[in-house]
Amino acid sequence: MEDTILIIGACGQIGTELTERLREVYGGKNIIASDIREGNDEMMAAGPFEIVDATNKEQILEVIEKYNVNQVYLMAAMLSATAEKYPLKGWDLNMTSLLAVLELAKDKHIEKVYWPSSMAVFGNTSPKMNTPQKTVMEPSTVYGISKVAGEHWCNYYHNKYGVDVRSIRYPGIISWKTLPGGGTTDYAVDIYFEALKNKNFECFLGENTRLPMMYMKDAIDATIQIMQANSDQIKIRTSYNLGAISFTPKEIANEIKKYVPDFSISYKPDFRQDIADTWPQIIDDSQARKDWGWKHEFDLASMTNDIISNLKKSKEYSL
Ligand code: AKB
Repeated sequence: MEDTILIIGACGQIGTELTERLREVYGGKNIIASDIREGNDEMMAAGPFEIVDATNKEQILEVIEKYNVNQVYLMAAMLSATAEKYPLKGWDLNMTSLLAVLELAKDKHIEKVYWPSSMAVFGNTSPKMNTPQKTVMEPSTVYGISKVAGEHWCNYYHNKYGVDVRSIRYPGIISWKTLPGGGTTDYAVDIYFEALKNKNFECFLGENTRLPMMYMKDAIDATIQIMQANSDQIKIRTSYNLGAISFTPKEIANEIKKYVPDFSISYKPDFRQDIADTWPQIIDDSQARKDWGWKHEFDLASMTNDIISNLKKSKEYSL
């Protein structure tokens, strides 16, 4: 049977590029993009699109039945910084959507589910260097709490009902096509736009705050790779640690200065500093590398080169 995939939250930072790549891999008509609002022109033209509220199980089921969907990627979520402002809304969106999709898989409406977790599952009591796959997880944020709980729900539905659900703990994801919204790692995206536009950037994290990060292209590769792996390669049904690069605001700024020599950065830490301080600095992702062959391609230098050369193609950022 041909795979038909529904992406819930297709207009977000990761969803946009995931939709684009899945349409290249599986063909436009086999990828149903959905969100609570319409996508950009490119997304709307390249394949089917449906308005779907991620917390509405009946609406999701209607789309699954309409297109004969057999896989769901649930990308809708409220990220760490926004969920601190709206804790109950964050919990509701992150949990209700996951349980809706897991129930639909339990009832055999779909065969496979992808759900993203985050390094936010770790907290102050977790080791910060080479944070292991299995360790203490006492998150300090609502987002982190929802991700730990979600991971256990995934594992439960797999063990109890045989649901084929797969998950990755994303680090901060850096992209240039679609901006992130409401995360603690968002500075590492904004910095490129501000450097090219205004040649200066005020960072909401301190200069030496080291966090695990990853270029979008690597994140999309990992996401598709874990979904295409044989079921017996997926030994962890909570979520896999995933790492690539770790850097500080000062280090990324120095890399950008190679392209924008008069770029300057200043630091004004806000409430997001407290969140970042509880997260890992470097993640041990050896289990993902061993089980399903994960490896990253981009380091800080090659990512910066790729982002800046792409942004410079647009008039607005051509310096
Ligand atoms: C956030 O900053 O909230 C996200 C994440 C690390 O999951 N980018």
